[in-house]
Amino acid sequence: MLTRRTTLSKFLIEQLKNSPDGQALAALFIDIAAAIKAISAVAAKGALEGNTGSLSTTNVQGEVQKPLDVLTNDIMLHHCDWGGLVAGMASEEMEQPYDIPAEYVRGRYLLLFDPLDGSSNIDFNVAVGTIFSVLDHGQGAAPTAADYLQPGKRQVAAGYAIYGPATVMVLTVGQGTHGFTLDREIGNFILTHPNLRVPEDTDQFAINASNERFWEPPMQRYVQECKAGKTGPRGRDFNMRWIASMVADVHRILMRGGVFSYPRDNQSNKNGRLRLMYEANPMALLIEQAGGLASTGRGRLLDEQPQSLHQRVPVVLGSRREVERIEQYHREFDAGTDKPFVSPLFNERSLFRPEARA
Ligand code: AFP
Repeated sequence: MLTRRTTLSKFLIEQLKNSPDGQALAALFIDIAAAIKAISAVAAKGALEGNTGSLSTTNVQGEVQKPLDVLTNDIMLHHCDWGGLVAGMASEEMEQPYDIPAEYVRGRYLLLFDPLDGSSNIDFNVAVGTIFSVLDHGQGAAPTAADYLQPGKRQVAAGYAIYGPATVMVLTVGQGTHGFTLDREIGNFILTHPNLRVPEDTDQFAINASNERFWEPPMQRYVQECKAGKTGPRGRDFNMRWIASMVADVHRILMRGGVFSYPRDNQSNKNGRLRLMYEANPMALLIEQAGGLASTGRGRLLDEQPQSLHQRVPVVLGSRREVERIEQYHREFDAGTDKPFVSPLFNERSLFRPEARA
């Protein structure tokens, strides 16, 4: 079987053979894959190399950094800055974009990434990941901060790696979403999940339900209806999952279906929690390329015009019909025509009705 396997480079050469800058994009993916292999190796060392715990520094989001946040950021930068493929890079961990050092040739792509998504899970050995997005800058002048502010629909490629029991890289160059598993003995990513498709329907949702009391009414309505199961308006039972690593939650949805949401709320996530450029946009492209939908709740995520590099955004993505339903609930709420959820515990068949208790 070893002779028949499709390696990442073979796959990219095939997929990009008719694209004018396909060779450069394929070469960039090979650099990103090398960075991901290095990150996979350091993540797998766990506490052995003193990479657990927190640093005394915070990132631009005001979040306490982990040693691996800093190390993985450097790994991404220095695997991708030297090859004449990238015009500049921006990361969740850096306030300003990274300029390509003068000794290297500047390329045409802007690379944006979250080097270690879910890093608050690293001390507990829960799956974490790297998420990346590729924009076209064109050959020429050094990019300004404004050059990065392109809507997600202009991404030329996107992907993530998940560091779980296996390291898997999932990517799109705009022709479907495909998964590759790292064969550690050989050191190659092998195509194991071609043409991933997100089922249109699902009975699974992923959300941090501890924020429920702070959400807007349409999200409360959606989740309460799911939780009411067979006895509620949906007439069937739902299951809930929350890993608190977006890569792991989205990976499950790409494999099995489901809907993932980090909505806005009226407490600490007024604009949502996830970052538009480093998390939401690349995941939205991967999900759309797999037949799912990605939304803010009030519009297509990939149409969102970024105002700043580190901005946050509400996210709803996954199985098409559930995302459509959540958008519908937002529309109805905004128009004042929504039907608030009534718990089956208090409806006409409820055990809690006074006559039922008498
Ligand atoms: P960290 O990288 O700081 O762990 O944040 C992870 C994340 O951005 C995303 O991967 C999760 O879906 C989300 O935050 C989890 O947020 P909660 O901790 O509020 O559940």
